[in-house]
Amino acid sequence: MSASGESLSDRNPILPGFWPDPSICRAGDDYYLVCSSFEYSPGVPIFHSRDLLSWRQIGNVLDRADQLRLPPDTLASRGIYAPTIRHHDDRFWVVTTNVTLGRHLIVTATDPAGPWSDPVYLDLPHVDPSLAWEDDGTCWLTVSGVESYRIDPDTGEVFEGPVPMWSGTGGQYPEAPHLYRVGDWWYLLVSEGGTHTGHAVSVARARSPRGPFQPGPANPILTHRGTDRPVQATGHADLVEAADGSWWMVLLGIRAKGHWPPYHVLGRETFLAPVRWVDGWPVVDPVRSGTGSAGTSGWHDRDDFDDERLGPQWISPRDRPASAWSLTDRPGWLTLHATGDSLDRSGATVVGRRQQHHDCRVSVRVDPGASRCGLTIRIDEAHHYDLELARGRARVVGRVGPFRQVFGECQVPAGAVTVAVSIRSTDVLPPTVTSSDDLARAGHVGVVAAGSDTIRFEVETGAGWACLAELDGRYLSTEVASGFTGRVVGMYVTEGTAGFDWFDYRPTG
Ligand code: 6LW
Repeated sequence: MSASGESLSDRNPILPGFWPDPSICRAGDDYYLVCSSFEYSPGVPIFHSRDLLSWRQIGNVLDRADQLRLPPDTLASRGIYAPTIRHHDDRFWVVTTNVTLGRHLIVTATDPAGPWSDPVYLDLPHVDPSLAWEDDGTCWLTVSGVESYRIDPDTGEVFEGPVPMWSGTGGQYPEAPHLYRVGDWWYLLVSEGGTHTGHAVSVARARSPRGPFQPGPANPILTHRGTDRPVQATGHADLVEAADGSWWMVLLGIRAKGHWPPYHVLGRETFLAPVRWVDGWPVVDPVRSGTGSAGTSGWHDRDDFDDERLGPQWISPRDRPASAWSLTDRPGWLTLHATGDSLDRSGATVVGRRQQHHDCRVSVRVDPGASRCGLTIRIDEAHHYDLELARGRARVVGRVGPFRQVFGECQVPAGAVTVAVSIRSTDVLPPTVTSSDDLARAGHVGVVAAGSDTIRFEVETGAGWACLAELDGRYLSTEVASGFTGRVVGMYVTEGTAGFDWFDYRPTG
């Protein structure tokens, strides 16, 4: 374990971008962490670390159609909610909820990189399931509310429940319960106050998993509500004991930007905080974060599509049929086939990754052929900006709520072209800028104090980069779009077949 206070503020968030509802476990010297994935597949990303600071995605827990069903009518921000990961009896266990199906599911693996088993389903109410075992093997499933059920996790059989537990200090939405045996006590960690600025973490303990639970003396043990701390909405936490006996908390938080009110565009991110035990209760200091460029090192990511398998970072809204993509049709290229004709509706072919940094640049080499394709930055079907290539032209299309507008356009050379999206955080927006002429006229002199960022679309024309539009990023924020996710930048095709030679993601902050 090498996380110290100082390195922590430099490295937090430990997972920048939309990786909410973290859950963590340790097996020997190895830590594993999982997050929610909502309407995206594959589902439940899983990460590995040796020091709690540097994490590498080793796969996705739900990566087969027989584990994950996200049909076309799956609403944005539904699908897979908060998972819990535990290591018990030499097996890894993940329990989560597919809220679109209204079912909890449990999967197991001996290797956390997979394969994970077929799911065992539990038709019980609520969300945020977690697992804990007594020494005699009795298994408790806890859910939001907060209540528990005595179950057989191998078969899904429910023996007893609901057993009421403890619902926090009175905040709304008591959720994310996790039960831990520490010494002679069972500690129950609960989040409350809603997953926004009122978010808080509270604790209670009992001699038995059945209770009665006695609240801690200093609840909530963590909240940033009402403070001016740069990280807000801290909650949905899980605890882990390191091999050296130190204790740590993973939790979600948001980093909003801009003038009042601030907007957050990266969704809910994952942070780490040290935990001390004082008089038998966990104590957590406020969550620290770096100054804007937290976590940028090591996140440059270029995929030349030379492998025959898609890397675990690539996600698609809802089910991703095998017929939609190929890495072998044209070796060294990602070939995408259209499965739907509009990004405004579910069913279109999109392969993307999370925007993880407030300042970053994504560039892509694409051969449109006779297709309609491009690069989109999206929250959902009603909130996206697209740099679209079709019939020898490039144009920027913005869809926000009921509005759809075409911004700059230009001709592009025949064959493969390189296009880019550059995101820059700023408190000051230029006047409405939709073309490079406007940009030159405006000279970037701000007239509106706003933030959070601008999103600029560029095309390599052969005579250099042409800017087609630079748009206000607030319309692609959680405050506008609502929901539990964050931005995703992706390659897409809505007509015919397109080839993508490479995709480059580079933090620029
Ligand atoms: C999750 C709940 C929450 O189920 O948000 O932050 C919900 N907390 O615990 C969706 O991520």
